[in-house]
Amino acid sequence: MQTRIIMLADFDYFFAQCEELRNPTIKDKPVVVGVYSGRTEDSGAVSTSNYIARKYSVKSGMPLFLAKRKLEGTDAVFFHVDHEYYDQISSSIMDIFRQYATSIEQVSIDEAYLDVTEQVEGNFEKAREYAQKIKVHVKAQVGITFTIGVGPNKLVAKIACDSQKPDGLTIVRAEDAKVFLAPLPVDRLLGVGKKTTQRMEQMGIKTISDLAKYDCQRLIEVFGKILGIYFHNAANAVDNEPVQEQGEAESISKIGTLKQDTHDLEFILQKTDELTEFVYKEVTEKAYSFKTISVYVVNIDLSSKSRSVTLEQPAKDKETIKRNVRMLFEKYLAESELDVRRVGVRVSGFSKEEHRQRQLTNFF
Ligand code: DCP
Ligand code: CA
Ligand code: CA
Repeated sequence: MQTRIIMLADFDYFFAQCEELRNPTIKDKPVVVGVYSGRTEDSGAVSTSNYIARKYSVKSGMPLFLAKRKLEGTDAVFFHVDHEYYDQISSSIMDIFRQYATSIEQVSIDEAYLDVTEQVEGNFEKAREYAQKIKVHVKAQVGITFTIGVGPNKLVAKIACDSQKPDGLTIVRAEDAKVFLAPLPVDRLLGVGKKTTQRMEQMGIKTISDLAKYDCQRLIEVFGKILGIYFHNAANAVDNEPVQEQGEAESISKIGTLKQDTHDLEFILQKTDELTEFVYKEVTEKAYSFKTISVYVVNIDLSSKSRSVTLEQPAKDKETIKRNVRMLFEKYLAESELDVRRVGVRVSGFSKEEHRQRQLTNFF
């Protein structure tokens, strides 16, 4: 098999950088983006912060009041998260990535793998120039900086990316990959959490090189076949996972229990409205259109039923879900005399037309 060339791009201090983008005057100040719980003025947690705020040891996940305290006396600026805005920026960058790679795999709002093997003809030197070119393009068109790790597979690209931020570019050639990983602690590998790290430490495994040398059979005995083999391969910089767009969900659904058993339509619809909010949020995040809307019912005797309706045209709005959920429940309650205990809302039959359209428009 030809050596692959895989990139991982990870946007720098993403939410905070998005805020800097629309408020250029704050660029030289500490910037914190937080999720405010609303209980008191400062309750909530830090989502992320720019690198200036990080100098004051502000970290993601930290309580906001603590971040405020650490930044006391500075001209720090605080923002509420604005997912919609960050999503827009993220999709416009992903659209640019698609022009540069044979396949891309978005793994989160601010990260994507790119398979650029063909584009750079399997050459790591060319990959360096190519990565620069993508960075310049995104910076010019969207205004965001990001860090790129390049390697012979996703595993190495990811660790390369993490090794130098922000605005970094780290290249690890296939022949250097093992040596690159060797001195790092095992928890840098995906899937090695606290518990596994402890277990490995008991086995005398601290670094990735310790793990690479460890008897594979013994790893299988301790961690089971799938994980054992994965750890062995990962430590040896072996990873054959393709870069592929993550399987689009077949359906999105949410089920909930009613506060009391009932046969009352309006009471049920109060609950399904909540469930619809959740489903709708997921659908819009993924930019899906849907064609089928279903409801799910668990009756007091624990029998369950579902009912669906398929639309003539794909839809993507909340009202369409709500209207059809109401219609399905009206019909269902007319047919069944049992009180209802749990209800669910599901949408399926997805398409991403919208998204493709937007890509094309951007392209031209
Ligand atoms: N995020 C969050 N809560 C966390 C961690 C992250 O809300 N505990 C959000 C905000 C981040 C985004 O996810 O901007 C991406 O997370 P990263 O871990 O990639 O962190 P950043 O992009 O903020 O910083 P870095 O420059 O270290 O990548
Ligand atoms: Ca990031
Ligand atoms: Ca990230």
